[in-house]
Amino acid sequence: MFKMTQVFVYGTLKSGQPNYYRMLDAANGKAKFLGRSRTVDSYPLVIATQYNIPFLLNVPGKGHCVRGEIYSVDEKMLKFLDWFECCPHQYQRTLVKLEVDEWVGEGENNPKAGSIIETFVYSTTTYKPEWLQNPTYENYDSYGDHGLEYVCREDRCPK
Ligand code: PCA
Repeated sequence: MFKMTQVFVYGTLKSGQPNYYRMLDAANGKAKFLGRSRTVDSYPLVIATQYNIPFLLNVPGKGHCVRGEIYSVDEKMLKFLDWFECCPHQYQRTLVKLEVDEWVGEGENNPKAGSIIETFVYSTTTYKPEWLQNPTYENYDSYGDHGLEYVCREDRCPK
């Protein structure tokens, strides 16, 4: 029996966002959608760098209660995500408290809407201080009105 881990994704890994396909790629491991939720505490979710990367700054009490999706991932996918998110340099994988909005995962201990759970999230404390001045978002969308579309790794120019 493989150990499964729950991860809350709020950025480019959400369905419909530019890196979602990586969660579906069996070569990276397994990911199963469990439900939707928001963070119990507020955090600044900002878009930063020349590549318009979303970051949840690990500064509770500022910004919004951030919305995202919960996935159950196997060890292979967890390792892939740690590598892909440049953990622990760019992001750190930390625990976050979530309020469940909707749960579709099946099992014995299904949390009901409104219950509080804890999962991993890729947040960061290794941000530039000026990012704290950026607009904050409740629900990240690369294709939103802000016009700051995420630049995929493959499209980045070598410096
Ligand atoms: N990928 C991770 C962290 C930010 C990002 O773009 C996520 O979607 O949660």
